Amino acid sequence: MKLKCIIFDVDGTMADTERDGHRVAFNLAFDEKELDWHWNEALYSELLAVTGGKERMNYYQTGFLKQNILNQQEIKDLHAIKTKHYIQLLESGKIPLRKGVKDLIKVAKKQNITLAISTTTTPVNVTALLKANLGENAESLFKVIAAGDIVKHKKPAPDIYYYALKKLKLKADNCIAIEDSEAGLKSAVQAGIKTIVTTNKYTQNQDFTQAQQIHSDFSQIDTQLLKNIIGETHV
Ligand code: XBP
Ligand code: MG
Repeated sequence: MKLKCIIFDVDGTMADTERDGHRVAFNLAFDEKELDWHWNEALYSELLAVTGGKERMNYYQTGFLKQNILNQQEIKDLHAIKTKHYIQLLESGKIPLRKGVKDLIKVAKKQNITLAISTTTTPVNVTALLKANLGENAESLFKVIAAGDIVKHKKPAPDIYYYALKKLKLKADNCIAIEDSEAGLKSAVQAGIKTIVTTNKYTQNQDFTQAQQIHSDFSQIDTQLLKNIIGETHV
């Protein structure tokens, strides 16, 4: 099979956005609303079991506080404040891409391999991360950016990857996904996409048995490796 598209996950894959980005933005939003909530690293690591910021705040209420302090509209409003803070963090240049991501994107473009994104995060977050790190027109590098609430069920459900494949008009067999988490891996594999994992501090102990390969960073990941995984013979 020919490698026609690389589908990138965002948070934890393209960039280490969780600890110093999303988590900080959530705490800034809680402070702005004078909520006595504070997510330290240890708690956030547990809360990452749930994808989606709004879903994660609901999980915190029901699973940890054991009471619904905020209703769904208040959660939505609080999430919008969090997104505002997160984008400010990105625009300040505080969240770089992981080493090797920019090179992989450049080489893939040179080899006319289509690029796409499948992420649970909010679309404007993707735009801000790409612009801060790859320039004003960065979004145009990606044929499809499938993000956040565009699908009803977030990762580990396969919806976001099915959505991306549909928009790409490509078969799963011609694509490879790069993920960082068990939820993301499950999502891509359920959509029939061969997936490699690049781990990070939050995800390194998760179950990656369904991954084609597991890497701790992008140093060994190049287009030839991805073509070999897909089964594209040397041309
Ligand atoms: C990671 C997520 C996101 C972020 C928070 O997404 O689960 O929810 O943690 O972003 P992925 P939002 O690994 O799929 O890129 O608050 O915008 O949801
Ligand atoms: Mg991720």
